[in-house]
Amino acid sequence: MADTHTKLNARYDVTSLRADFPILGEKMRGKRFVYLDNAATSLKPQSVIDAEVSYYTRMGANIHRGAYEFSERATLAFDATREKLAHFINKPADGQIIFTKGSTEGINMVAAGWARRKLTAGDEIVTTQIEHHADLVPWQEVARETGAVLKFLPIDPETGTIRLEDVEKTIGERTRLVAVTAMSNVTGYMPPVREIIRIAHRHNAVVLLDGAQYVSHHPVDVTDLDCDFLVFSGHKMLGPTGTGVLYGKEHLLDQMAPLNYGGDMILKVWNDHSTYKELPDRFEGGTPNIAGIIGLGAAVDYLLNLGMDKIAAHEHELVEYLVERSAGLTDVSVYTAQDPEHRGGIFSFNVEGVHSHDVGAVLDNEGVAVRTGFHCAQPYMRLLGVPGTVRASVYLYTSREDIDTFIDALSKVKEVFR
Ligand code: 7TS
Repeated sequence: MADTHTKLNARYDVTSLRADFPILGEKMRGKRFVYLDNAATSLKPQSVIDAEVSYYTRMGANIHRGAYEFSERATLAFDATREKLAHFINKPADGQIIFTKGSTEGINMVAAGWARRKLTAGDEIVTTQIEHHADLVPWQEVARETGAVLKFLPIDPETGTIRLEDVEKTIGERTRLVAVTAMSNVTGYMPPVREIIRIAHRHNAVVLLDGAQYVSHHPVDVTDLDCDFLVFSGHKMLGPTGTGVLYGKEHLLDQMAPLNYGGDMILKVWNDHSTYKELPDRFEGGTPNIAGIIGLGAAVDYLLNLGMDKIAAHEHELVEYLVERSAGLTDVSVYTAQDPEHRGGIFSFNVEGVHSHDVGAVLDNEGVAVRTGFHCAQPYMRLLGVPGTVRASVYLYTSREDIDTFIDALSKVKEVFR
């Protein structure tokens, strides 16, 4: 089947862009490799691999310190990624882009460096039961240490969504922080974050958006959204593993303590005290993942060249197709968000009477990579009333042929476990 879209995405040619991803040419279990575990991490195009290699072959040096050409070259390439990312999320001041290992580290930096210092007993942290553990456990620790109270935005049991009237009821005068995902890694549900931010700001609360799943798939404009903190993972957006970003508003970053004190983040050091550099260096003590960050710059180039709106439209069509094709399957319960307008590229399901790991094993045998289990979201699993699900997640290089192979492989599950 031709994978050049003719409807929305007139010039989106999946077949040709798949050639940019060398691993897509590999076989898995001797079969054509179908990668549907993009919510865990993305595959990397050759340009990102080349950029990472180019650091080791052409630069080699540490950044911000060597008085020689190759260190200067590495510093320029490293800093260029920050500018690209600032452009990517529409924030011209690149001092507000802090490199991290991933979303987990970004959230922990805000929890330890800002929330633990600013919250006191009785203050409220509002979050949800649909968060990845990375956006829940750090707040549990902040609450335990400061005496702050954790509150949860209710999830409507009928629709699985967050209703604005409940947001209005939950966020109040004692709310200091609202931490919410922009897209669930289990169901693809995208909460109404714009409205949540507006309501939180009416109460002078700070909003942290967990963009781990959202940012790699949609255009993001932090200036327009007006979130206070945003975290996302470089490795989920074609970048190398061990890369991520924390964006924060300047006045909040100024109130925040660094996680790592040491080299490259100080101005002056005396025996008993020190002074620290400006943003963003203050938060990047120690030698960073230089090769990874240079690779992340190439990833941003790739995404912007393709167009985030086109990527979002491609995935939207793919999930519609997935839902349509899965409707014909018997004994399959689907947990994916129902409203297409609030649904990202994730298809979560169970086959009746078969453990999710067993479904995953059958799919693996057919060359199809999915994730199974509780997806680091145990409270969400309790809400759904299941111990785990099978999750197929798409990305910009996923083709209709991939979906067809996946659906065909699913029909084998019942044959094996009859
Ligand atoms: N937040 C969400 C919503 C996530 O999906 C993930 C990772 C994280 C935070 C943490 O990101 P990291 O880059 O620090 O690992 N989610 C998944 C997943 O669904 N399968 O593997 C990782």
